[in-house]
Amino acid sequence: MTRPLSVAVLLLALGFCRGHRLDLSPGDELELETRFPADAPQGSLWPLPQKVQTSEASFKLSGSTFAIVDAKRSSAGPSCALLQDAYTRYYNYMFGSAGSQWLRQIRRSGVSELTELQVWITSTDPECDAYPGVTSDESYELTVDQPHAVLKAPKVWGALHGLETFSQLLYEDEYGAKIINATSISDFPRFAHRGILLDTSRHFLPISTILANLEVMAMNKINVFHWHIVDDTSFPYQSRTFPQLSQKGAYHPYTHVYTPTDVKMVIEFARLRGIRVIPEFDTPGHTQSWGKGQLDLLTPCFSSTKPSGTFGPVNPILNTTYQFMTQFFKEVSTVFPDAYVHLGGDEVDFTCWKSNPDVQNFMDQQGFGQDYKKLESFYIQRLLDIVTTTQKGYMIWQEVFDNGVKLKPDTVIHVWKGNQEQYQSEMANITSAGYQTLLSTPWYLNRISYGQDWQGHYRADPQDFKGTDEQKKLVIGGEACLWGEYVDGTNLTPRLWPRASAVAERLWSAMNVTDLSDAFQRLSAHRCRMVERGIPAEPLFSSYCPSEYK
Ligand code: CP6
Repeated sequence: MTRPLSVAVLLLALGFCRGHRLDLSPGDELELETRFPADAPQGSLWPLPQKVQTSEASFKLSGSTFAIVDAKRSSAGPSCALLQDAYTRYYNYMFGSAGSQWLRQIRRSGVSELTELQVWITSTDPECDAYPGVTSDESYELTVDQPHAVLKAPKVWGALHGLETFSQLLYEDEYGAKIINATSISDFPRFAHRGILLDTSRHFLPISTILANLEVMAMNKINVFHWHIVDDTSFPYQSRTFPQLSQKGAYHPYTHVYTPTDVKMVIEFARLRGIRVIPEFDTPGHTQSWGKGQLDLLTPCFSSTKPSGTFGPVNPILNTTYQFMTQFFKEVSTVFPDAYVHLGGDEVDFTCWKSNPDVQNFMDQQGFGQDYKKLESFYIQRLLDIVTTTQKGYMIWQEVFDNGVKLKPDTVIHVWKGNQEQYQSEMANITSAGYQTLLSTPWYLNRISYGQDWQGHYRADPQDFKGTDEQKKLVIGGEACLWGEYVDGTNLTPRLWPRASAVAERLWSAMNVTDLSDAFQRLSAHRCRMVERGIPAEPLFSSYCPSEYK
């Protein structure tokens, strides 16, 4: 008979046996206590599912007999490549591609065996060939019991998350045999938008780095890749319509570009893992690299009465600017299937606009006076109208809202500035105006200190501001940002993981999952699992991984 125990009780019981104090560095205010061994079964779930019931009854699994299969009643079958691909991926994570471990199994001959995980997609449309979106159903239910485990999900998106959770339930006994406890899990995300921003302009990131990180995002149930693809420093996006943009604006015209094929590969690799790809083409600021391949796009700056030879933001006073943007975003809308594009709009420096006499004349004509925010809004307003005609929704950085630009009701406003008090009042203002919002301010993972940064990231909560329930519902999630000034392919992965995992749990798990010492234990185990899966994730603190003995 299996006797269900709450996870908390079980974890506490294990902690009673195995608990010990950790050495802490002087700056750490927390006293952490281990509650269960790092390799314990339930102790490594990350992000923590909404509901977990686990029992002491356990089963062994053998790579030679275990299989992940479509349930007979499932609406998705062998023709669903997304699922078949995921079955192989997770089989390999659980057993390695090396195959059978029959020798190890002999020693556990008294324990009953689990031979099947049946995956049952319950709704009539599994969405196997669709792209994930902000309204996708990501829920799943997982039951591990004899004679087989069942993973039930309305759509493939939930099934992907359930496969990850199932793989996290596996652990090894003292002989190295794979064991899983009888468990029942019911799970769904707290927020629909759980993203990571990667910046491929400050440094070019090889496709292999991007794909590897999409793989890790899936392990953390992150579902949005915000691709900050171009910026001042370089323009690696290879446009079909304007090939000179990357020919002139990339760090290298052949090796440091993302071709249409590369972009397709990224989007499909992400889709197979339930991840949306939202590109950001940030204008009118952060556009120095655009100017190299597109004559007259940027504003010429003046020193006294002469052009100085330097350029400022996109030139908002020329019709050619809007003709270019129309063609460019028409292309972007066909290349990227997501319903949203990110249009940036942050950090516009007015110095160059102020210096230019043609811009000054235009300001007078329009009656803007000396208010350059009005000129910025004029530009953004026209850009938003252009993008609206491509049938896309848009996300923008908070300045666009702050400057009073008229926005479509489904606009997502991305908060990135200020201290805690400031971003909380910003979230309150945005939501009281009825707009949807995303938080990034507390999650600038490019900032590093000597210590456990993840704890601060973990404590931040996007719904922690003064507002009504209606307002709180307008918070669709958040994004961890890894700006690229000091990051390239050599150091990106360890800087991002497991630090971004803290954000992943905040955005997935229930609001009351806030215990830092419990999180420390599970996150340490999760980090070791990422390392075992070949991901160079950095350590949280002085420690070792069980796999180091192998
Ligand atoms: N690039 C762009 C950046 C930043 C922003 N936009 C940024 C600003 C401040 C910090 C980190 C990054 N590098 N395009 C702001 C959204 Cl601390």
